[in-house]
Amino acid sequence: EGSEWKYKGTNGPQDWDAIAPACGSTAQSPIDIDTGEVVPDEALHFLEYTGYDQSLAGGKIFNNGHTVQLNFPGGKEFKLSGMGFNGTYTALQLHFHWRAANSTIDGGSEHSVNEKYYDAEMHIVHIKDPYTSTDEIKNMSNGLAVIGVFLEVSDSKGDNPFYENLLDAAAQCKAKGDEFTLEKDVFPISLLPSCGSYYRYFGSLTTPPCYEAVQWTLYKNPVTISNRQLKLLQSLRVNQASSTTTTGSEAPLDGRQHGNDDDDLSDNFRPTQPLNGRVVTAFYD
Ligand code: SG4
Ligand code: ZN
Repeated sequence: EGSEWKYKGTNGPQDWDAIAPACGSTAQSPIDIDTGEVVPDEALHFLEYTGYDQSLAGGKIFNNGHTVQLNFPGGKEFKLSGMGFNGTYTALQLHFHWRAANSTIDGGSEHSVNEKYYDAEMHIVHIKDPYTSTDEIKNMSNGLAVIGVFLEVSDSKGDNPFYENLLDAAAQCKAKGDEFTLEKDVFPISLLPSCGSYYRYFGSLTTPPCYEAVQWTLYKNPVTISNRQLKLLQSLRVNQASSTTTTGSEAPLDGRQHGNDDDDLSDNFRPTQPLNGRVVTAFYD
């Protein structure tokens, strides 16, 4: 993954297979979920979380130029299990994908449902026990379990108090390389939708190296945040604060009409990928 992949222009999603061959393979993510084709699976049940009522305070939060990411703090256990998983998983980190403030392209969330996109999507990345590094599990179809939560702006419902400390901390990681230790409490259990319904399928990391090692779970119902809270994500920048390499007036080379300049971290989603015969199953709460 030495080459510099990006979300727009040269080395954008259309060029990722040249950077990482798996990106051109047949079980990629994200996908559009066509609910008419989803197969309810009677064997599935509620996801089971252990330790998710503990605070994420003490975890490192940082801007890596592609997203803002919070690493789960060490010394505590955050475990995921449940029907349909072959084993237990440990939470590593969470991060976000979101649309630009004045984007004119479809997206924001990575996955879509009946071709509808949400404003943002949070991913909680878990690794299969007892493994600890992505390299160890890159050839296992279920080496990672990523939980996806759709975020939707609702100004009538106002700020989401459970996301406030997290998004406020995210906004402080303004430029690539900015990082600090989360001090305020964020409880992962309270970041999840109250309805337990979800979609399930096998796919990949949505960024290079695009390993086809992810058992995906997407909550059916979105969580709402306010427009002010979405703007906290939309304030983040791609480049380091000292960088003078931005060329905001250049047209995007991939033809996509990005709403903002090239240094805006927003619109950090990959276009949906072909299903190629994969089946999406579902649990309905
Ligand atoms: C984000 O770029 C994260 O920062 C990456 O985390 C993550 O890669 C990547 O997204 C892909 O994850 O849930 N969207 S996704 O499929 O977790 C990995 C790190 O680089 C390997 C640690
Ligand atoms: Zn992600």
